Amino acid sequence: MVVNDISPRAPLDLDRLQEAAGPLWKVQLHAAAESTNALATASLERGLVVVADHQTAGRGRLGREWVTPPGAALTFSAVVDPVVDDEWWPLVPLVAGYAVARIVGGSVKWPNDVLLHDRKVCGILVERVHVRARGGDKPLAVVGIGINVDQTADELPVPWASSLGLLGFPWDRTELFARVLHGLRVWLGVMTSGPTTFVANYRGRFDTLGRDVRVDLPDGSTLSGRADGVDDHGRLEVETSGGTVAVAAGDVVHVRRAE
Ligand code: BT5
Repeated sequence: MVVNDISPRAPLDLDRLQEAAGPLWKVQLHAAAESTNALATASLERGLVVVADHQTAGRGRLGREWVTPPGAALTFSAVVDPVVDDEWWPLVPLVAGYAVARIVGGSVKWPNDVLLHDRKVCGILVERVHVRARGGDKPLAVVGIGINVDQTADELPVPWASSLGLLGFPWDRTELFARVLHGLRVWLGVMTSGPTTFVANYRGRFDTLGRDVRVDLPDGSTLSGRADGVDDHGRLEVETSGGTVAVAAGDVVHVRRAE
């Protein structure tokens, strides 16, 4: 892990970010922006990475919010072409969460929250966007990644959140950015030959296994059972009294640990 002498709160610098990202990415930096996902979705360009030093209206999944103070978090969105069959698209957010978890030494709470010491330090929001291409529409993924790097306890929006710094792992945001982009590229690359290798690795960092969970579904109902695993499509397998049910991330409002 890289720990260095650059203050984590030093403002991000475009030249440093671009150098860290390398020539395969085109970095765009905003001192302040509402949501990097919104910006990346608006100017869809494969390889574009939109970074905000301060994200003022960060988006979570299902209309929820992602809240970070100025200069303390890493918030960015990368436009990628996952080159996978439609059937494996639901795995793209899991790939992003897994890539971050590996780098920060954390685990993944299904589907893609990154936990460290049982606290959420990173959230992922992937949006699938269609661009016009020769021969029809082509989907691209806007992979939004928010990592709590240096927040103090009173800067965290919810009690179950923490930051890497608070947990004893200080990171330079630019260095972390470079590592995460690289990891994302590597693991999306692994996915192009099918999900098996990725899913096996994901299972190794899967925090939810064996836990009693309550899954809130969009229609207001809940499913209770024991998290039994993740299938090859990235669905959570829940062992219920009526048998095993596989739930897809897109169909789930919340997965809570049963108390
Ligand atoms: C997520 O949603 O965890 C996805 C967050 C994605 C944020 C990135 S930042 C760059 C890019 N641009 C964007 O606009 N978004 C992406 P979800 O699983 O729905 O979790 C949201 C919930 O996490 C909130 O309802 C809070 O309970 C909690 N939360 C909000 N801010 C948090 C933070 N900084 N750390 C930990 N938990 C947080």
